[in-house]
Amino acid sequence: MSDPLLYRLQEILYPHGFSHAGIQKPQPIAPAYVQKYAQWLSEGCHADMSYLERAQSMEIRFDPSRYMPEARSIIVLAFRYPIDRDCDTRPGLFGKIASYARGLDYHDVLRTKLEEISTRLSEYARKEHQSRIAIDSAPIMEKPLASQTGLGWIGRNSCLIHPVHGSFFFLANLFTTLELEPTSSEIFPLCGDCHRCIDACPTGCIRPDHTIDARRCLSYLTIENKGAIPVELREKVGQHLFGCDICQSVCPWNRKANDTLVLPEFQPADESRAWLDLNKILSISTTDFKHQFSGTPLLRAKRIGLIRNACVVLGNIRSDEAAPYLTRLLSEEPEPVIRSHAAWALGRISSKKARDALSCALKSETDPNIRFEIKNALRSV
Ligand code: B12
Ligand code: SF4
Ligand code: SF4
Repeated sequence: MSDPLLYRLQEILYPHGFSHAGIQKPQPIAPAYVQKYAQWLSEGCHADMSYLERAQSMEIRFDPSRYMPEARSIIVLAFRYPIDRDCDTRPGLFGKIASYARGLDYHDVLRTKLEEISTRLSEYARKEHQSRIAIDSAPIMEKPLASQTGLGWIGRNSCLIHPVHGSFFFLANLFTTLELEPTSSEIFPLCGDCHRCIDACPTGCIRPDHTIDARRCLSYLTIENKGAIPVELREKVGQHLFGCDICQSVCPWNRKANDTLVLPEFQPADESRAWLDLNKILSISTTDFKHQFSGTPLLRAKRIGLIRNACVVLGNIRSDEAAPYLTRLLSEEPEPVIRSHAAWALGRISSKKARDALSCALKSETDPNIRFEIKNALRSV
């Protein structure tokens, strides 16, 4: 670092909890990334995330300099969240929350951090600068950009991995009109002949070219997906209530990484944030949902998505204890997607109570899709 401003930049960044950072000149993403992205889209791997294929966004996606044409530098920052090395299930009626979602929403937390950093940067540079922030909020290819800036390599599991910090970190970008010296070149990929993530992924959705088929990824299915979880994948959901960390948990680079440098905002307020009580989720009202999960990533799934997921997890746990709660949903819940998943779960529990509830619901249910689901559930018991 020969540029004295860069020394000062480290001073500015240090108190803000970043784990590693780099600087790059705004420039187009390498053509190989563009081709791979186009291929991924053309195969439909983006599922229903239509924002990823919006034509107006492509110019910026493939050339981040267009996001802020006046920018002269991009500061790319990584902020860690707690490493979860545990792929186990848990006894009882509990559903697992992915590690990134056990604390506060990173979009909000990191935007505030980057705004503070931007202000401090002006003071240190002793001149005004304009800046623009992108944290998963703009059509920026964040992993290719960060990889080109030297923050890690893109592993077989598709996550950006750093040899010291592992992959349990978020990415955030600060575009600035300041001229800063670019910091480093790409890190050599270190997956070698390892394929633990591919072997461990429950749905086999990791593609050979280090991308993910989102249509089968549990993270997509339990967070972004607004409709039904495909029947053939429900068993694979296991106890995952929101998101999935398996392909990161098994990665040797996360086994080696230490657990320091995590911002308090990303630490769970208490242990119960990792495993939620499913019966409580099934009976949550919209108001309570918003109140309980305010400021956290779980809001993204909305009440309907979280209850849908809870039904699937309960159908995998198969405990009769959950039957009364699922029965109430099947007869009283206005959202069809929830009623249909409750029916599936009762079919999997297959106790007398569950069968009676299904037969009874068949008499009053009028929605043809749910009637179909109930009949299937009764066939499977
Ligand atoms: C859409 C999306 C998802 C989708 C699709 C995931 C995916 N891997 O594509 C879903 C909902 C499944 C998802 C899940 C998760 N996500 Co997400 N997601 C995104 C988002 C918004 C866009 C990613 C995207 O464009 N995907 C499309 C593919 C085709 O592009 P790509 O992943 O960038 O891959 C390119 C390169 O990797 C390349 N590639 C790979 N190897 C190589 C090698 C060479 C030589 C070349 C040329 C190219 C290449 O191929 C692709 C095309 O160029 C980004 C934020 C952003 N704006 O970038 C966050 C982001 C990737 N997600 C993030 C996180 C934390 C997660 C989860 C861990 C959350 C969870 N626990 O549930 C999981 C991880 C699942 C996984 N294994 O990837 C972080 C990742 C941080 C990190 N360390 O990598 C990001 C960067 C958000 C952030 N700002 O921190 N996510
Ligand atoms: S997040 Fe889970 S389902 Fe998605 S690729 Fe990783 S292991 Fe597979
Ligand atoms: S588990 Fe192995 S193959 Fe997968 S990302 Fe980690 S090092 Fe690479």
